[in-house]
Amino acid sequence: MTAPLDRRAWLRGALATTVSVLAAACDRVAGSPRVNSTLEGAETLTRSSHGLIVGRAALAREYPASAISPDFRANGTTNPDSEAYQALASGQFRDWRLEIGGLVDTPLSLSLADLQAAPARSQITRHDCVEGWSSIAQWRGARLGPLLQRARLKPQARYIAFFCADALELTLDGTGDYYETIAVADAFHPQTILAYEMNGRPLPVAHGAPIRLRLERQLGYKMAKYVMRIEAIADFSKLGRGKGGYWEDRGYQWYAGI
Ligand SMILES: Nc1nc2c(c(=O)[nH]1)N[C@H]1C(S)=C(S)[C@@H](COP(=O)(O)O)O[C@H]1N2
Ligand SMILES: [Mo]
Repeated sequence: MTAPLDRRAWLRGALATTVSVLAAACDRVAGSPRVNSTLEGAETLTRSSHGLIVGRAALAREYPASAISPDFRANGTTNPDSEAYQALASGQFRDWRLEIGGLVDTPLSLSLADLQAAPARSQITRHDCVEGWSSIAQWRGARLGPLLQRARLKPQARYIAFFCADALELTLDGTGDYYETIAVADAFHPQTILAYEMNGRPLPVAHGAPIRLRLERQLGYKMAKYVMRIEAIADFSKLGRGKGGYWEDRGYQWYAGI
């Protein structure tokens, strides 16, 4: 039992190191539209080196601006009806704060402006919904990895949980509230961002304002909209109905890799 666990911990460490080196390289070139060919180079590098360690660390395909869908679908909740959310939205989210807590040494409480000042990434990717439709958009947001580094994850942290402003199903015990969990390794993937911008404009309410998760190597339901709180956790058996997410609790796979 000990050996495989140690090996997994080692792999996680090795992966985190490789990912942060790559992420640093991305930082240097990010923000300029002229760096696309450099990024493609980085992608090739990622695929060849990371693919050997863990396939899921490879970058998702990125598209040219000409591929952006003129009519990106909005799915699931498109306007959370809680009074608290409506009040935040009517104030243009000036009073909104993203809490990052749980198994961290330094809990954070970030305004939208704080997030916009954090290390960012922009990407044009395809969103695949399990229901069988896809749309392409440009997303810009704060990279989750550096934020978690700032909060200083405790070693027991294995998953990152996202708690949203909406309930898709009304239940007395809160198990109808939208939430999601992802592996720590996936949170550090260079394309994992808390998006506050879609196609060059502030993220619309229908798509998750003020921020939504983009986790480009997985299916649409993993990409929590209306994120209010993020927690580092050791296991997800006590959240919702115990399967790691709103849709996972209703039968979808936890790891929705594409
Ligand atoms: N909070 C929240 N996040 C959510 C959902 C939702 O209903 N509520 N739906 C999920 C599903 S199934 C998909 S396909 C995408 C839809 O994102 P979109 O509205 O930007 O198309 O968000 C995902 N994240
Ligand atoms: Mo979906």
